[in-house]
Amino acid sequence: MSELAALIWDVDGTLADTERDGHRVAFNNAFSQAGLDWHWDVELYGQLLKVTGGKERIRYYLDEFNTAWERPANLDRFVAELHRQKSEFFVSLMEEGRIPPRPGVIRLIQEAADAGIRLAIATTTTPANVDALLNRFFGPQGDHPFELIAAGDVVPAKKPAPDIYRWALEKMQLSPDDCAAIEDSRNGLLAAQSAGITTVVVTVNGYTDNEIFTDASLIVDQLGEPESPLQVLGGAESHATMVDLGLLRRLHALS
Ligand code: XBP
Ligand code: MG
Repeated sequence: MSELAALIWDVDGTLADTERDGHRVAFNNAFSQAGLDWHWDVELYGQLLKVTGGKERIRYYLDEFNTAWERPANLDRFVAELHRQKSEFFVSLMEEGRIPPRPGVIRLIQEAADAGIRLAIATTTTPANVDALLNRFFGPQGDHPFELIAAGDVVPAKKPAPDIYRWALEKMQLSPDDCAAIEDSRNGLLAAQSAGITTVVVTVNGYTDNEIFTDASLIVDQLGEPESPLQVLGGAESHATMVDLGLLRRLHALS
């Protein structure tokens, strides 16, 4: 295994708990603005998270949970427009600062950047959502340390397909052996692994803590801060209190 050269981050659920109080709320706002009586409660949204991608998730909802709804002639266009409005609501929620970074996220990003580790994002979400989140967390001047943002529809197949990771690796001229990935979900873990990345830390949240994370390098409840240690839920390093660069390098050397 070569030296760890790059760290690739998922966004939703990993950098921040965006799903329940961000995306879900934005979907519901878009539904009511469009005059639809659809409502995705916290429990239903958990089921809908099986499918990644907002447009794909709306279609999955119609196919599995709301089959009686009479579809318009051009469903693709309808879904795209609804999703565009949802994205506007999500960006506003981010700009209002309602959704903070998860513990340890900014600490680890800074540590990796200071050590010259290359940083990238590989996410299913819409690019404007990532921009809004990074502006909020790192300042509005594009001051974040990410070299590449791989997001949304740049690839046709979303996670758990490996496409977004492969796209990022190709753009950065990296081999999967050079990288570690940070994910929060089974779909994300599978995407990274299918792209050949074997060092994957999974940091679970309320929507993913019952998922199965086969062959993850480490499963934790958060990345941890000095005053708020993480809990190891699976994998090596059972005494870890924080995910830091030293720990990532050890996991990478093992994998
Ligand atoms: C994120 C997603 C996204 C967001 C919504 O998955 O599944 O669909 O919920 O984003 P991951 P959009 O964290 O694995 O990348 O509505 O912008 O698609
Ligand atoms: Mg995620």
